[in-house]
Amino acid sequence: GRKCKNSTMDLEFFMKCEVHSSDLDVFVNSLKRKRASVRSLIHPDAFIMLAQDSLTTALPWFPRQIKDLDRCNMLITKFDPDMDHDHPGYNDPEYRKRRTVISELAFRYKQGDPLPVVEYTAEEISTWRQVYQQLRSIYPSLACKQFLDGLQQLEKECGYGEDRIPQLQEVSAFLKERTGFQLRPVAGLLSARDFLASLAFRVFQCTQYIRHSSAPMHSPEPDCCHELLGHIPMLADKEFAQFSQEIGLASLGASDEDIEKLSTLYWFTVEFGLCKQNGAVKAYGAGLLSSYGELVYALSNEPEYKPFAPEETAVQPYQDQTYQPVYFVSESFEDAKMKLRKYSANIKRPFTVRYDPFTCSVEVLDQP
Ligand code: HBI
Ligand code: NLE
Ligand code: FE
Repeated sequence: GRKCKNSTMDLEFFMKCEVHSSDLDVFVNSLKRKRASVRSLIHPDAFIMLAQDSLTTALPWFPRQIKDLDRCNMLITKFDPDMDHDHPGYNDPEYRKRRTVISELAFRYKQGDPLPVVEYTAEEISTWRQVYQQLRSIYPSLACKQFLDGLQQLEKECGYGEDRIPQLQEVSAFLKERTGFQLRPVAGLLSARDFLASLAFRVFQCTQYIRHSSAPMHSPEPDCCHELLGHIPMLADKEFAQFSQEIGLASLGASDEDIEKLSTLYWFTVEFGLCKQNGAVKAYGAGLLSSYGELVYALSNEPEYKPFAPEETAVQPYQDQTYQPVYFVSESFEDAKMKLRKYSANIKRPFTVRYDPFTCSVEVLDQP
């Protein structure tokens, strides 16, 4: 405390408090109650504002327990068939209605609920079949080994095939046994912060609707073809699962600037990454492995290739409407994993986090 400048009697106190944002209400109320007894000594409102301010700028809220993922639901209104005139479903009222129904399932979902089952229509299954058949025929020559292994297991043990769209429920149970990853339904594109945060808990946010039947070869937005064919086979790989979780942990409480860089890295690796295998360039990115059009394009001699180097890749502008103009190629799948892990681990934060698999929660440790 110190003496007030314009008064000989009053004292000013400066306190620094750290409170978890979920406790902020209780904290503020307890201060307000204190005001009654020490009214002449402090200016609680100014103090509280100051406290709140430094709290939000110093430490953005982030999930500590798997249950907190129910609050990581900030959707980006992009590629919305109700709002985007260029969406292939914009002029198809049936499709839009269907999207609303499936979105509702995701909005209502709470951590721990059984995953919603969607009864897909004949038209939806026919779109799936087309996507599956086309992609399946080019995977052996264009996809990386880890992907092919994962897909083979899914076909053998999880009902993958062209005749039906796998349900999130069965896929989640399959993954949980392999790598501890589980799925949760999401209504569309999430903010990068919320999307990455779920990875810290080995939770993968999956859309459940399918792309419009008029555009099976490419969709700028994620859909069940993208999640089930692009991401799931990779998430069945132990090391890939481990490194996905590390990206998630690195994102918790990171600055907006670091989130932007991490999400750009995620984009050029997990979504659109290429790697060398046995002297040939192969795809491991999910955005490529779920789009016949872009998979063929990415591995043709049209696009520009750059060597994968996290510091440079993290600041490469990307575009999400159509095919990428540039892809990053790593020397091997292991090389990409190692470099990305190293980059994530070096992100500066005023604290460290540790995941406790027994309680599915994140411990926050203050650094000395
Ligand atoms: N949301 N549902 C969903 N799926 C994604 O793949 C996804 C997202 N939000 C953000 C995002 N991807 C990208 O910013 C990544 O680069 C993190
Ligand atoms: N372009 C991908 C596809 O057509 O499946 C989806 C990418 C989602 C980021
Ligand atoms: Fe994706």
